[in-house]
This record gives sequence, structure tokens and C-alpha cells, in this order.
Amino acid sequence: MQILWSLSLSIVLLMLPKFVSAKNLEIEFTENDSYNIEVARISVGDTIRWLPKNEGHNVEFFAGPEILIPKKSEMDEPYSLVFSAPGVYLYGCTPHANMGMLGLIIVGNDLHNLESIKQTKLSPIGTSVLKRLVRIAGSQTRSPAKSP
Ligand SMILES: [Cu+2]
Repeated sequence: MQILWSLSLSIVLLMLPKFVSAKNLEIEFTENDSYNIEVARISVGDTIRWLPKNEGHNVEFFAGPEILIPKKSEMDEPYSLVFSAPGVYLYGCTPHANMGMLGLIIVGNDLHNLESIKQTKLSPIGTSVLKRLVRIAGSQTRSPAKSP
């Protein structure tokens, strides 16, 4: 009986990571023409959902380790994407990216393409916002062991 119990317990423990690893993160469009989370950290296989809490915004991908299709969301529509390739993704709002409405997503704690992200051609304001986000991305790299 005890063997059966510990066997079923280890099966449960083996299966657990499959259920807890895929998570959802929600990012809102704010009234200040920004995303409420500018640097998002997720694990491979996680989903990000953008919520149109304010009008006149969307999500358009500028750079990343994989080509995302569709690359761009509809204005004022919720949008959700599963990230399966580790690395850094840069996106922004189509009409406001030039004003600095940008976001970074770091998937799997992997910064291998951060240098190419830095080279993305943006407006002067966009470039300065990107520099700030890249600094945050580089300074807060968490160790994978810490993630639950
Ligand atoms: Cu916008």
C-alpha cells in the first residue's frame, strides 16, 4: 500500500511541471500611451495577453528570435501570443512607438540576441526608451532556479 502511495506521489510530481510551467501574463495598454509592463519575463511556452484597457493602441513586433505571425495586432483588440523561442522580443504600438510606447519580452531568461535588439532602427525618443528598457533587461536577469 505504501509503495503504491509513493509511486502515485512520484507520478504526480513528475506531471506537475507540465501544469505549472505554462503561464499567462497580462499586459495592459495604459492611458499614458505605454504598456503597464515594459519589460516582461516569461518562460518558454508561456502566453502573453495584451488587454486594450485604453483606446488607440496595438502591438507590433519589431525584432525577436523568431518571426511571429501575425506580426501586428488590430487596434483596440485583445491580442495573445505563445512564445516558444527563447530570447528577447521588441514590440511597440504602431502609432506610438515613435513616442516610446515600447515593450521588451525576455523568454527563458535568454539575452543572446540583446545586441541585435539594440540595433533596431527607431525614432530618437524610441531609441532612448529602448536603451532604458535594455538596461532594465540586463540588470535584472533572474536566475532560472528562482522561478517557481
Ligand atoms: Cu499606442
